[in-house]
Amino acid sequence: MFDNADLGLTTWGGQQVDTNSLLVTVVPIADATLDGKVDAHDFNAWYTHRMTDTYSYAAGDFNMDGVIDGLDFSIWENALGPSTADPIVENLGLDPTTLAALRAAPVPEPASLALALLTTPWLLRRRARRTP
Ligand SMILES: [Ca+2]
Ligand SMILES: [Ca+2]
Repeated sequence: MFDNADLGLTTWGGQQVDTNSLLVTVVPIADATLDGKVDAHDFNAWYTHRMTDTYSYAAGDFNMDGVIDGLDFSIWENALGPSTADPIVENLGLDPTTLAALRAAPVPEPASLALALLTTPWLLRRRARRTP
C-alpha cells in the first residue's frame, strides 16, 4: 500500500487519484516508482532521499524502518540482480554472434610465432646446402 501523498500521481489504474489516496498494488521489492521493474529510476528515488527519516517506500525506504540508508541501497542492488549485459558488446557495439565467433577463433601463441621466425633461416640454410 502506497500513500499517494508521496507519489503525487493524478491517475492510477485509469482512475483519478489525489494526495489523500492510498494505492494498493503488488510490485517487485525496491520498485519505488511502482512501474513493475527495478532500475535506475528506483535508484534515483533512493538517492534523492538518502539519509532522511521517512517511512515512504516511494522515496526509497525499502525495508520500511523509517530511514533511507545503505540498507535500502543494498535491497535495491540485490533486487537489480547481476548484470547479464556483456560490457564488450555494449561498449564496442558488436553483436553477440560476432563476439562469440571472435572468442572461438584460435589465436597463435607468441612463443610459437617466435620459434618459427628463429628457425626459418636455419632451415633455409640447411636446405640450400643439400641442393647441388
Ligand atoms: Ca521502478
Ligand atoms: Ca530503510
